[in-house]
Amino acid sequence: MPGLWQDAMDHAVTLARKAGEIVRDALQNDLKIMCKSSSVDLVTKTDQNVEQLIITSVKEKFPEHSFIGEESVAAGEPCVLTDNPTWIIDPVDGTTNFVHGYPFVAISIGFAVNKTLEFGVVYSCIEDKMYTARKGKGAFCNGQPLHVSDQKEINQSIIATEFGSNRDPEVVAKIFSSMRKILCLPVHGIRGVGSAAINMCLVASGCVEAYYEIGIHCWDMAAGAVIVSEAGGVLKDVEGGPLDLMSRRVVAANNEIIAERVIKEIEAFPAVRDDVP
Ligand code: LIP
Repeated sequence: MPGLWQDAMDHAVTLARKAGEIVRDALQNDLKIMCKSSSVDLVTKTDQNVEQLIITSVKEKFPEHSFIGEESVAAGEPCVLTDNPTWIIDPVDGTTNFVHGYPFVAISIGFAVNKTLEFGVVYSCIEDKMYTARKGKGAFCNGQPLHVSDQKEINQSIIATEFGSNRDPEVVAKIFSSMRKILCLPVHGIRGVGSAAINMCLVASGCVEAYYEIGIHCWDMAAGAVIVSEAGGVLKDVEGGPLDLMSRRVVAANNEIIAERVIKEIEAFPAVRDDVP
């Protein structure tokens, strides 16, 4: 039912914009900061309020739909993707950035039906950039079409990644080892803006050739995945093979050549799947 999904997508854009205003306003006030899994895994009252706002509004308009939301899962809701139309929500992607006023913070809303992503909306609210993509209809930023870079040479590429929030020394060693190998290929540079969703939009925009990370969640990558693939890019698992939204690992690249070259250098480490209770 294409009309219905367009309706849902229009609503997602409206909600993302409204949420962005709340996030920008909150930056002027004292943030109520709390910790989740560790002292570097942060959440604020704003994350929780924005998620509630989005879910309440969607429930009113689309009462049959399901949700996977970062803060609802943190509060004990199940993280299960069924065939039902499902909104996959990160109310504040880049919470650490938000807490520090580092200006890359996004509202990320993905939407899947029969476990297939239908659209993605990422609003980088401090930059005021609205990234949107609908399956088969292209990707856009503030209405302008997006295309991935056509670079095929890894040594002329910028690769984005993040350190994540796992401080287990063995994991940290693997993260550094992968980065060192990629840096010494050599690549032009390694970057990371602190938000998976925005990193993926930068791949879609052609500014970086690839982004990879292990340890993120389905709500960090669902919307960005649609935006990357509609901009002509590819999505993969960090050990090759197709992207699995629940696996907590992703490679998003401009093309297969760059994706495979990056994958060769990544040292994978275990992360408990999102759909394991
Ligand atoms: C963040 C991701 C980022 C990752 C952080 C965190 P959050 O999401 O966007 O890529 O490195 O550890 O997962 O928690 O700000 O929504």
